[in-house]
Amino acid sequence: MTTPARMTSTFDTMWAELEPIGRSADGGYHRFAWTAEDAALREWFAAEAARRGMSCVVDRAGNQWAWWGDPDADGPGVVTGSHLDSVPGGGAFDGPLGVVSAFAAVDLLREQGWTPSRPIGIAAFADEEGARFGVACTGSRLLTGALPVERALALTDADGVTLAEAVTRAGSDAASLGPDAEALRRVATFVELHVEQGRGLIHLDRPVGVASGIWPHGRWRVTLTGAANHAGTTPLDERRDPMLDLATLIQVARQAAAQHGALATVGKVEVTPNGVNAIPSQVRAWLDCRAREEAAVHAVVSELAGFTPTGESWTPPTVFDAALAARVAAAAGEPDAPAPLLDTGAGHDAGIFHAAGIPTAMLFVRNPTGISHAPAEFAERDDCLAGVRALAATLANLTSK
Ligand code: HGY
Ligand code: MN
Ligand code: MN
Repeated sequence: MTTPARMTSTFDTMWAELEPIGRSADGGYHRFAWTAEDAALREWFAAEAARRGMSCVVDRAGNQWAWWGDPDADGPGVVTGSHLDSVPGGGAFDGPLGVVSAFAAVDLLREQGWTPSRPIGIAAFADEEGARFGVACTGSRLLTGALPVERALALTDADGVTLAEAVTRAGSDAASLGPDAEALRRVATFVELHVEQGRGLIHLDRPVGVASGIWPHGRWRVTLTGAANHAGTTPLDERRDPMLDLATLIQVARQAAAQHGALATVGKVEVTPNGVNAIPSQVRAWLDCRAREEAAVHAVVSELAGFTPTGESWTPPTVFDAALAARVAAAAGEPDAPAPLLDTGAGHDAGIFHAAGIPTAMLFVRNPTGISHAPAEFAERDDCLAGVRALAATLANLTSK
């Protein structure tokens, strides 16, 4: 299918402009909240909005919004968008594909002469990955009140910098951080486009899919204490080595996950003092646990009760509204074949909006590697453009008279 030239070139230009921001030599991305990379991404977002004559506002939770039309004058609008931050060593598509596709979809609608019956908004949510301060979807959870602002401001990163300090150093006002009912009132419907984090669309041989739901998932912190001592002079039977407990934790979590049909990952560990020749005094480890069934997640975590895990982030199961998903699947699909529905174990701001009671849907774009949260994450350009066309068709359907 031919795609109007203007949209194609703006998609390519935006992608090329974003690509170098926060990319490391190995091709992975480091785009953490309230850092220099975040500031560059925010500048990029504001420039794209200005280029299209869209107003650009930042809400009290630090999320950016660009508007085509005025939701305060013309009523709540249809919002699309995603996030621009990444996990450490993340891929290029997780988040940014949704934001670039949103601007490109507006370009396509305008190129087609479309006049929306209600405002269309584009959002870039702050700190969706929670990579620096530990809580997933911090920006959308703060916005909707799902994350208490006192807790958010006190979150600390690996260097002990609080979120409040990081926001202040980034030039924003930490004192005004919090829920934003006004920003939320402007959203009638939210549709997030995201690269698929799996190979469902490869198996279905389709470029675009629609989310039926998001698995329940959470993050727990475990603190293991030991007795610091010399690696070369402490007999084995006189050691209290928390690394041994960490090894047990990881094995027990893995076995419990396999037993309960869940996924359990320990991907982040902090060792103190982290010396090659020193038995650690403390190890902190983070467990990420998810499953289609919520009971399976709780069953895995309860098998780790002996390690007294502390919950840091929890997202309940998301089952998107079936009628809205079907409407989006029809708009985003082919004339004779609606886009296929598939669920996901990956969390998204869309899940937070759904939990806040806002009609929400998601579009997925095929990822031939199925890999995400790694440099190998990928989507073919033709599939990305198919995603833009699907998103534009969805926005047109949701803003038709
Ligand atoms: O962790 C997740 O599933 C998402 O990428 N924040
Ligand atoms: Mn992610
Ligand atoms: Mn994401």
